[in-house]
Amino acid sequence: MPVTRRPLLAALAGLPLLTTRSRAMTPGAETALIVVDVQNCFTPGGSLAVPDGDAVVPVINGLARHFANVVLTQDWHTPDHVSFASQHAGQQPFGTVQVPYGTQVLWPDHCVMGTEGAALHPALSIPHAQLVIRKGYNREVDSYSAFLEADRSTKTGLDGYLNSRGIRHVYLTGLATDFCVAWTALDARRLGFEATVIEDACRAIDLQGSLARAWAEMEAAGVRRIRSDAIG
Ligand code: VGL
Ligand code: ZN
Repeated sequence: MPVTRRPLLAALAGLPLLTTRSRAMTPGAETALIVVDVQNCFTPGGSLAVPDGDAVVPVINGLARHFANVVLTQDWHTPDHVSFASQHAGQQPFGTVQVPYGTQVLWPDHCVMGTEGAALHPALSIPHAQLVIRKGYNREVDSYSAFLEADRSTKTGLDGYLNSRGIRHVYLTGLATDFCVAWTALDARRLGFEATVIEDACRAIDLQGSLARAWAEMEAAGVRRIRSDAIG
């Protein structure tokens, strides 16, 4: 029987397909996207606006489509919260005071529970987000981290939620890189999760070198750092 020539397409069918997206990674069931504090107070016009903070919104909306699991966080303070400079006679925003759990940075009043400033940014569009975790609602204790309050012992319950659902790896986005995103990433590592910060889906406050310090601490703790085009 004569050897038939294989058509070119049939020969190519055995080769791996090269596409422009071949280096992007698709998040699996053991991963969750965490969207930190994308709230009106932290975006331009808000009382603690992060420079360019609203630029994260379209990036996060696009990323979220690739994640089956999405958790949103909201900074959620009492009107008389210990982290507000207004509650400390003679103090100004961005100063510090000593509180029982250590040094507390003082902020302008922000994210007061139930107010428009505490609402999620109106352009954030993630209808399939499964959990909204609020933090900082105890008057006497701040909570940058979505896992542990600033007393470093009171849990929000997020670790239990993630563990119950078999989620082992969290991808972090939102505001602000050097406070709530970094503290959440560092606590994720302490609590045994893999953690990756998506850098172009975050913006920083950058108070006296806080951004460089946060990246150094995250790197030392094994937090990975990627850009959003690595997900797809
Ligand atoms: C945050 C300062 C005070 C944040 C929250 O979301 O990074 N920063 N409260
Ligand atoms: Zn706050």
